[in-house]
Amino acid sequence: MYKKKYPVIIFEGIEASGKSTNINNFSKFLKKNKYQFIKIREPGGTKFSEKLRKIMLSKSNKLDKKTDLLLILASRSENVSKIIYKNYQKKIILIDRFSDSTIAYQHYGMGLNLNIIKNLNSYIIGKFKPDLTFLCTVNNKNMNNRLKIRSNNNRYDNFKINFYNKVQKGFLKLSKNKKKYVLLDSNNSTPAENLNRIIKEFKKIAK
Ligand code: ATM
Repeated sequence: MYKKKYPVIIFEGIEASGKSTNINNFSKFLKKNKYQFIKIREPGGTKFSEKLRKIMLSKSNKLDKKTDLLLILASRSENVSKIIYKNYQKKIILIDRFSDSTIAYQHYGMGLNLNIIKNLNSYIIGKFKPDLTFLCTVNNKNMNNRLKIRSNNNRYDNFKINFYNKVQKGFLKLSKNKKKYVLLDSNNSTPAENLNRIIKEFKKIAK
C-alpha cells in the first residue's frame, strides 16, 4: 500500500462516543513521538470559524437547521482554504469532525436534503480526500448514562437519545464497506486499547 508521510485523519462520532478521548490520546502520542501535525475541530478551526462555532452553538441563538448547515459549511470553507490546503502534505492533519458529520447530523438527524449537502460538501472541499476516518461508537445504554452526567452547555447538547440514534445509524451507513473507515467501540474497549488500534491503523498508512 502507498504510504504518506503526512496523512489526513478524521475522527467522527456522536456525543459520548469517546471521540474527544480518542483524538486527544492520539495527539499526545504524535506529540511525544515528535510527528509534525496540526489538529482542528469543526465547526471551528480558523479564528473566524471559531466565531461561527460560538454563534452556531450558543443557546441564545435559535437558528433554523438550514442556517446551521450554512454556518457549518462556511466554517469548513475557511478551514479548507486557510488551514487544510496550506498544511496538506506538509504536516499530519487531524480533524475533529468533517464532512460526514454534516451528512450524519444535518441529513440523517435533521432531515435536510442529502444531495444538497453532498454537493455543497464537494463544492467546498474540492479534490481533497481524507486518508482515514475513525468512527467512534457507543451503545444506547452507555450513551444514555454518559449524556445524563454531561453538562448541558450548548444548543447541540439538548438533543434526545432518539436523535443521536439516528445520527449514529447515519455514520454507520456512511462507513459501511469502506476501507478508509475504522470503527472504535467505546463499550467493549478501553481508551488505551482504542489508542493502540489507532496507532496500528495510522502506521499502516503513514511512512
Ligand atoms: P463537538 O462538540 O464534537 O465539537 O461538536 C459540536 C456540535 O456540532 C456537535 N454536537 N453534538 N452533539 C455536532 C455539530 N455538528 C453538526 O451538526 N454538523 C457538522 O457538520 C459538524 C462538523 C458538527
